[in-house]
Amino acid sequence: MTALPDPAALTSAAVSVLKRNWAGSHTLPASGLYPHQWSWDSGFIALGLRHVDADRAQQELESILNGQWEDGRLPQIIYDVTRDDDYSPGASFWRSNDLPAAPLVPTTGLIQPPNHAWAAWEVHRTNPDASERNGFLARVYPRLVAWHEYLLVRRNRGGNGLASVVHPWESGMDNSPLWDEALARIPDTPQHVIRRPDLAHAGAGERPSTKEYGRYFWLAEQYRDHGCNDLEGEDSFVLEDPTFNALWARSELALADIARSLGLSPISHEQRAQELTSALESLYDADLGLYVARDVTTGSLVRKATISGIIPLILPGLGQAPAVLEALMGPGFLGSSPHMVPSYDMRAGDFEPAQYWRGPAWFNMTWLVILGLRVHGAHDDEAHRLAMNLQSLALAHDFPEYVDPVTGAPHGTRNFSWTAALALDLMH
Ligand code: 2M8
Repeated sequence: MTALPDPAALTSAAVSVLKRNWAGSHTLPASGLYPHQWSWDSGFIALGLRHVDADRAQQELESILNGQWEDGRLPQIIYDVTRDDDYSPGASFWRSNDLPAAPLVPTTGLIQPPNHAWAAWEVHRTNPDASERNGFLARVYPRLVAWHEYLLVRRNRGGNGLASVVHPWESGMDNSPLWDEALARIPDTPQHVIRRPDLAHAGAGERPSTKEYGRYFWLAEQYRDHGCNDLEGEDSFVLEDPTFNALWARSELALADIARSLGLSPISHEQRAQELTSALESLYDADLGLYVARDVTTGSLVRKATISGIIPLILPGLGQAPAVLEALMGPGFLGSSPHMVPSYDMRAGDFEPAQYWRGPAWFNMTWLVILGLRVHGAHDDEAHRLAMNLQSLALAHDFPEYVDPVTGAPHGTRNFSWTAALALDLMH
């Protein structure tokens, strides 16, 4: 891939994917495989939508904020029970309406990475008139503050200020090799009878295994059966993830901008961003030259080189930026000029180029890496090459969920919303 696709063709195709997946108040990640609203998908989708429809971009974010719980959490999924599309686990698994702290709309109890405040600020910045006309920032700001407060109060499980995820689904990188060791301790025998409607929309070789699903359901049952209460229950799976926390810090910087624009003090948000950026240093692994996860249950670092450890580059003032840039440009990731950034070190014995979060290149991650290169003013040519490839592969393969980093072959579902949204964003 060397040439940029025709901008008019890419715009028109990307816009039509986003229209087709629009469900009235939010965008489905993809019809079929993902028939509800997903939290961090909506953040990425709004970042693309802002260029073509400011009102819809605002609505996308306000719709996920409608699923906010009393404790401030934004749920991983808001279920659209008017659709008869099959997804498991569904609303009947979580039964969120039985919990007093849950919102009126049915949701999961889990969360996803906090990219929302960042998206909200960008949506505003791109079209301030539309934002001011709708009073957008004033409405979303207190809710976004409550969301971040939830992370601070309920998810500081390691005690160092970083947020922990309590389920692989919360990381958004469901079967990343980062979770293997911790998951190995989890029984794969849930009570729930597991169905796999996902396999009607993607190949089994492109999805987590049945054993992994057993563990996912076991963990989700535990969390649900403790009323989704973070202050009670088992510590079966508690990990600090670099991408999750880097997105939080980046969103905290955005909250500072939002506060400033509303005439409020940005100081607490700036401080929090600074504290998170410093706390991330405790996840740095000098041998790998990038950030890794920490297993809070055992206290040890999970020393595996994954894309998650590169994404902190989106933060200005990142302590180990030079080393991470070197690892990014090295043989594990961009050294052999793959089409886009692989999700796992290509030299790892268990690297799999078509297996979900265990090797393939994802459009949101490559988009974040491009941004990280720009933040640090590094490797302009590489950022440009990645942006061209992202747009070309998106258009050439009907906006796939992810691709083989080496061959560029498409995998997962097609007409995937964040692929369309982020390809669109790179054109602006
Ligand atoms: C994938 O995760 C869901 C569970 O949340 C699934 O596999 O069913 C992940 O890629 C996640 O990052 C993404 O938000 C979600 C919807 O696109 O799909």
